Order: sequence, then structure tokens, then C-alpha cells
Amino acid sequence: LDVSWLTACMEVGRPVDSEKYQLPVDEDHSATRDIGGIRISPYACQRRTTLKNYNQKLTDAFEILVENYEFNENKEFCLAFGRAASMLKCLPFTVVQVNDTEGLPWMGEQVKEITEDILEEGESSKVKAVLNDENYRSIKLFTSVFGVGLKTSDKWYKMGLRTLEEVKCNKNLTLTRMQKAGFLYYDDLISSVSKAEADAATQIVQDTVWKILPDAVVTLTGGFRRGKQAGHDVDFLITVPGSRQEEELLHTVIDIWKTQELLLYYDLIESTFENTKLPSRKVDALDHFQKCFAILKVHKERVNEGSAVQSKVFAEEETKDWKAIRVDLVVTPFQHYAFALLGWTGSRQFERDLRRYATHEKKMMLDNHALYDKTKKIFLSAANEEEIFSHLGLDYLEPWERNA
Ligand code: DCT
Ligand code: MG
Repeated sequence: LDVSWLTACMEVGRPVDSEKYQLPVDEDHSATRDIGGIRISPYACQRRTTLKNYNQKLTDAFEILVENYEFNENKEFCLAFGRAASMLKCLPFTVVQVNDTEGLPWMGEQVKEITEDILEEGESSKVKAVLNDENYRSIKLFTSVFGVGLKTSDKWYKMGLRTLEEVKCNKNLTLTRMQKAGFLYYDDLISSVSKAEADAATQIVQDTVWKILPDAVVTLTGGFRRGKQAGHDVDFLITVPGSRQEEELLHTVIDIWKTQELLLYYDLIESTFENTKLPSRKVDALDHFQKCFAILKVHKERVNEGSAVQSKVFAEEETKDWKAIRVDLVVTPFQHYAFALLGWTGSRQFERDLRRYATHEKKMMLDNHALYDKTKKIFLSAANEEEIFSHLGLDYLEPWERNA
């Protein structure tokens, strides 16, 4: 999970990804449109979006704007460009002229203008202006530190700080424990986690968890479950079939890692989950399960990357033989596992649209814990993700088709 973004939400006390902002009035968000024989839904949960992106130039540009609007808390533009980027990611062809997007959902005027600039001029002056904007650059830099959210970044910017060196040298600032760890392991954390490193982390997590509870299910979620080859962290979901033994598990895992000196940082958050509560429409990614945001020390010898010769050279050249890796562990009671798995697999845009679809098209409420049918006034249980899709009347999408 992107903690800087989460911290930002917590700092300002606002709900994560709230949908209180209305959809643009001219957008028909229920119809499915037919483009060149391909039916394209305005909901990402009705589109198969693999990692093969034919329109990366456009989607990268839109995502810079999304980020900028996120920094400025302009939710409406954030959603608009985010949906447009997501739409383009599912297209099985490269858009070469603006007419190619005609009739596609979410291609509003602003989106069209920028698309046209990029297709005709090779770049968008608006995107370029954002990339050169001092505020955008500073906030981007500050939020790249683990534990630093929007509010803190904004404060530092307003104090006139522009570089991480200036922040570190400033005697008037008190950093949180999380931010201190963020600065301490900055170089490792800023470099993305490879699949091989994620596999090494998986080994560590599984070894430890299975030593304690051999029946536990340990699942790699997030981007790596969607087939990505790199990510900013490694997300895990843990459950124990048919028992309530999971409650102490995370504490024991932490104790073991402490004695092995594998924990560079951790923040254990106890479960605040109440079984009787309805799925909340306000809280999106932030669920009530017990979880641990950690920085794990992963030794390079555990990472099966490149040739053996190469790693030998590395080991001789470097004194530091490990890398700090961000790891999120989430523990769920077994009956909520399928919902948590669906929620933690992402992508963010896919999850947003799944919830929006449940609310607007099915009069149901979906979150990481449960699915509630508002018409029948009952919770719908599910043993796996397929059953959740089925309750929602959706065709099943494999994790690698959820890269919206
Ligand atoms: N999530 C969500 N809504 C959010 C944020 C996160 O539903 N606003 C879910 C989807 C993905 C999962 O949590 C893990 O989050 P990240 O690690 O931030 O996403 P990721 O897809 O794993 O990206 P990365 O590869 O960069 O880690
Ligand atoms: Mg992740």
C-alpha cells in the first residue's frame, strides 16, 4: 500500500477515495458503448485490462495530471483523468488520432485536448508545465519518503524547503518514527522491488508463518498478484482456515523477525473490525483488519536474480549485502478472506470501479470485508473471488486482467 498517500488521507482526516464528488453530468455512466465491434464498459470491472498497454505515452501523461490534481486535492479532475487513463489501458490498439477515441466513455473535452496535443505535437504543454512546476516537484519528492503525506509535504514546501537535504538539516522539524525510517532507508525504498525480491520476501514470510501455523494461507497480493514485474512494496494476505488462531500470529511473526534481526521498521495496527457493521461507503483501501506496515531486511543471497557470478561480484564489492523492502501484512478471519483478497489485489482504479458498480448498478455495498445487498438487507457470503463476481452479476476477471 502506498503509505504516503494513505498518510495523506489520515492527516487531513478525510475518507480515502470518497465518491462524494459527482460524476461529470454529460457522462453516461451506465451504458456500454460499442467501438469497432468491441463493447467497452465505463466500469473497469467490466473490462479486461492486462499489462499490455498500447497507449502508454498517453496514460503516463494522464497519470502525471492525476498525481498533480491529487496533490492539489482536486478530486474531480483526478477522477476524470484517472478514468480516461484506465480506459485507454484496456484498448487492444494504439490511438493514433483523436478520432480513435470517439464514443469511448470518459473522454471528455479536457482529455481530448491533451490527447490531441500529444498525438500531434508529441507532447502536452500542460503536462510539461506540471513536470516543471516547483510545487509539484517538491510534493512529489517529499511524498517519496515513506511516512510523509500531503499535509507534511505541504508544510515543508510552505517553509521554503525544496530538497530532502534541507529537510534533514532543518533543526525545527520533528520527524515521526515512520519518517525517520523513510529517510534512513530512502535509497533502497525508492528503487522499485523486483519480482525476484518479492519472491525472496514471500519465502521469508511463508517460512515464518508456517513455522507458527502450518495451515495458514499466505497469499501475495497487490501488483505482483496482477503479474507486475516490479512494485513499490510487497503486499501479503494471511488467513487460517477454520479457526480463530490468526489473532496472535502477527505478534509471533514480529517476535521471530526481531530475534533474526530482519525487521528494520514495523507498525502493527490491531484489528478494529466489528462483524455487525455494514460495508462502509466512506472507507476504501483502509480496512479494519489487523495489519503490519514493515520494512524488511532482505539479504541479497536470498534473491534469485541474474547469474551466480554476478551476485558473487556484488557480494565482494559491497559491504551492505541486503536491501530494505517495504512489506505489508494483512491478517483476515477466514470468512472475510475472499473479500480482502479481492480488495488487496487492486488495481486502485479497478477497486474503485468495482465498488461504484456495486453501488450504482446493483444497490449493493462492497468493501474489503463484505458484500451487502441493500434491497434484500442481507450480507452475501463468498468463499472465493469468483463467488463475489457472481453475486455482482459480473464475468470473472483473473487478477492479471485487473490492471485498470
Ligand atoms: N488499494 C485500493 N485502493 C487504494 C489503495 C490500495 O484498493 N486507494 C488496494 C489495491 C492494491 C492494494 O491495495 C495494494 O496497494 P499498493 O501496494 O499501493 O498497490 P499495488 O497495485 O500493489 O502497486 P505497487 O506495485 O506500486 O505496490
Ligand atoms: Mg503493492
